Amino acid sequence: MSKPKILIARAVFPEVIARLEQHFDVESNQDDHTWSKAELIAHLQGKAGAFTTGGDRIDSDVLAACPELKMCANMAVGYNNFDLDAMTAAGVLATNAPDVLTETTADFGFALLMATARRITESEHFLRAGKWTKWRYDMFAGADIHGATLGILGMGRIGQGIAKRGALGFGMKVIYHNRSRLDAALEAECQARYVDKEELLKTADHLVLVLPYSPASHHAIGASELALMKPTATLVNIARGGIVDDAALAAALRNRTIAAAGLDVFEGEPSVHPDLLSVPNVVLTPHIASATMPTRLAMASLAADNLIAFFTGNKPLTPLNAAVLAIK
Ligand code: 8YV
Repeated sequence: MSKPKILIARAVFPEVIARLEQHFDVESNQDDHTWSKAELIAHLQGKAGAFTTGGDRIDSDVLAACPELKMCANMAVGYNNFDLDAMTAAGVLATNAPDVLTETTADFGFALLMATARRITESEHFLRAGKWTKWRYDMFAGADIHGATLGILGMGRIGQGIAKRGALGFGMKVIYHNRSRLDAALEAECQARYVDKEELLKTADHLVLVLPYSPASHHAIGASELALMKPTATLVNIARGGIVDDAALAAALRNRTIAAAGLDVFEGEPSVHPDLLSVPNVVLTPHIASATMPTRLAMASLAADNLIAFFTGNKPLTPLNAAVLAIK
């Protein structure tokens, strides 16, 4: 019997491709071209499965043009690149890659928080530019992490990881807001107190965003939310572009409505709002929160495991629309 055909839409670990080749007739984009929607559709022709990343949009146009597609496995925990309703309606299974990146991403959230609050990149730029000629009492004086109030918006697995790092490692007071409140045992484990969004914004010394992107979370942090924050506060976004109104944030940073921001994700990335590039009090990284080699390999392997399970008649490990499986 011939093997099912799949597309690996982006460059990925050679060992993961080799493993998939044992089960599938594989076309891969190992040159890592950035495909337009039309090109993605062209490459998906005749494919039953797709290995996708967060930048590969699977929407109703793609689904209509690729009737043989049965499954898409995302190498990402976030899946806002999928139109999940359209995929379910078309009977296409979607899977994501949760859990394997939780601790790595929480580490990065903390790294970005510390770099931002303690002005690490700003001071490095100063040093590299040859401007360091003497010590000064307030030179790059930033905000303390230890003992400060850490606010977390979005208290899923990664948010909980950041809460634990703050509470247990740095003696921070942790407050959070989430669509649903954690149960008491989990709150105790994270040493986190539930507050409403307004209190979170007004009280946090450092606010970390870890909520999923959806139409409901679009511009969850805009001009009016930024206006509620302390002028000494730090904002960190490791969630998704679009959750923060980047133009409003750049204005808040320029006007010092808040002290500083650390951003790993951007509206319209890989483009970055030009106003963010011109303010000094922001640390900018190119969507690398999950980027350690072991974690990226674990994410790719989980996506591959999902494809193999589905096409060998087994239950995928991390389905997003399991209703599709029930129909089959
Ligand atoms: C990925 C991410 O690197 O998992 C996610 O949701 O944002 C990142 O870990 C990116 O989406 C590529 O798939």
